[in-house]
Amino acid sequence: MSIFKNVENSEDEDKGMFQKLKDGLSKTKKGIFGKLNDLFTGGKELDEEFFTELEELLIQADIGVHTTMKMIEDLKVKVEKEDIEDTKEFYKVFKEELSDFLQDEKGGLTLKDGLNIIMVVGVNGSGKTTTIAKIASKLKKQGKDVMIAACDTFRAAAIDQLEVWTNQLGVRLVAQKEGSDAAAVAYDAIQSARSKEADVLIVDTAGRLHTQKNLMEELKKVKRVIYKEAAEAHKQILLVLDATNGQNAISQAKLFHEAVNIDGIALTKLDGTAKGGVVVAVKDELGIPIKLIGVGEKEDDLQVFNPEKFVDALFS
Ligand SMILES: Nc1nc2c(ncn2[C@@H]2O[C@H](COP(=O)(O)OP(=O)(O)OP(=O)(O)O)[C@@H](O)[C@H]2O)c(=O)[nH]1
Ligand SMILES: [Mg+2]
Repeated sequence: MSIFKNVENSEDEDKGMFQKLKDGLSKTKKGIFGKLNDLFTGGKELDEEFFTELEELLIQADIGVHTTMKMIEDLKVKVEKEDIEDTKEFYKVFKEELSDFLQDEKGGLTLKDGLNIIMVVGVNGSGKTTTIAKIASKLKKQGKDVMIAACDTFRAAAIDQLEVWTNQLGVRLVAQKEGSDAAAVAYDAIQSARSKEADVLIVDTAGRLHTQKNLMEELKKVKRVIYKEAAEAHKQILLVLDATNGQNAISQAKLFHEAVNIDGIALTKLDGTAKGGVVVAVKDELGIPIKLIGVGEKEDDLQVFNPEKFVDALFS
C-alpha cells in the first residue's frame, strides 16, 4: 500500500514493504511479543493467573495501563461468551482483539488537487526532518512537484540538514537565515509554492518540548499564518512521535494536539524499540489516526500504517 491514499503500489512493491515491516519490527517481535507467544503456547490454563501475566506483558509492551485494562476486560468477556478453553484458541481471539483496537481508519496521507500543505511538528529528535525527506522522496517518485519550507530556524544545522536532503532528492527548499522568524519563512514558502504551482509544500518545524510554552505559541503562529495565507490549500498537521519514547509519547501528543490540533501521526523508530505496543496506546488513548510508521533511517523506510499488516508482521 502506498503512503498516499489515492496511489496504488504494485504487488511486488507491497511484498517488499511487508518484508521491510517484518524486519523493522523484529526487535518488538523478539522482545515482548515473543514473550506473549511463549505465554500463549506454554500450555497454561486460562485462569486469573494467566490474565495477570498477560496484563503485565501488555503493560511492558507499552500498550499502557488504561488500554491494557480495556483489552483484558474485553478478552475475558469473549472467553466467557465463546466458551474458549485453551490458550491456543485464545491466541486467535487475542490477535483479533489487537486488530480491532487498531482498526477503523486506514493510514496514509490524502492528497488533493491544487496545493497541499503538510505541517510537521514534534519534540526534538523525534524524526521530523527525516520523515519529511522520506515523504518528499515518495512524492518525487510519483512525479509530484514538492517544496520544503525550513521553518526550523533555531539551528543552522537544521537548515543544512534539509539542504543535504533536498539536494539529494532534487526538491526545492525555501529557507532563510538561522534565527529568522519561522512564521515569515512559512509565509514566503506559501508564496513561492503558489507561484511555482507546487503540488505539495512540506513545512519542517523546530523540535520543542511539549512543555515549552513560548515555543508552543510560536508553533501556533506558524499554523495561523499557513491557515490564513493558504486558505485555498488542502492542509494537514502531522505529529511525529518517536516510538521509543513509549508512554511519554502519549503525553507529548496530548499537548501538541491541544496547541495545534493534529490531523494524523507518524510514528517513527518502530525498528528501534522492543515494545511496539505503543501503537495500540496511541490509537486507543488519543483518537488521532496513525497515518505513517517509520521502520528505519533510509528513504524507503516509511510505510502507511495498516493495522492488519502490522499485527500480521508481529505474529508471522
Ligand atoms: N531507526 C530509525 N531512526 C530514525 C527513524 N526516523 C528518524 N530516525 C533517526 O532519528 C534521528 C533524528 O531524526 P531527525 O529527523 O533529525 O529528527 P527531528 O525531529 O527533525 O529533530 P530536531 O530537528 O532536532 O527536532 C536521526 O538520526 C534519524 O536518522 C526511524 O524510523 N527509524
Ligand atoms: Mg529536524
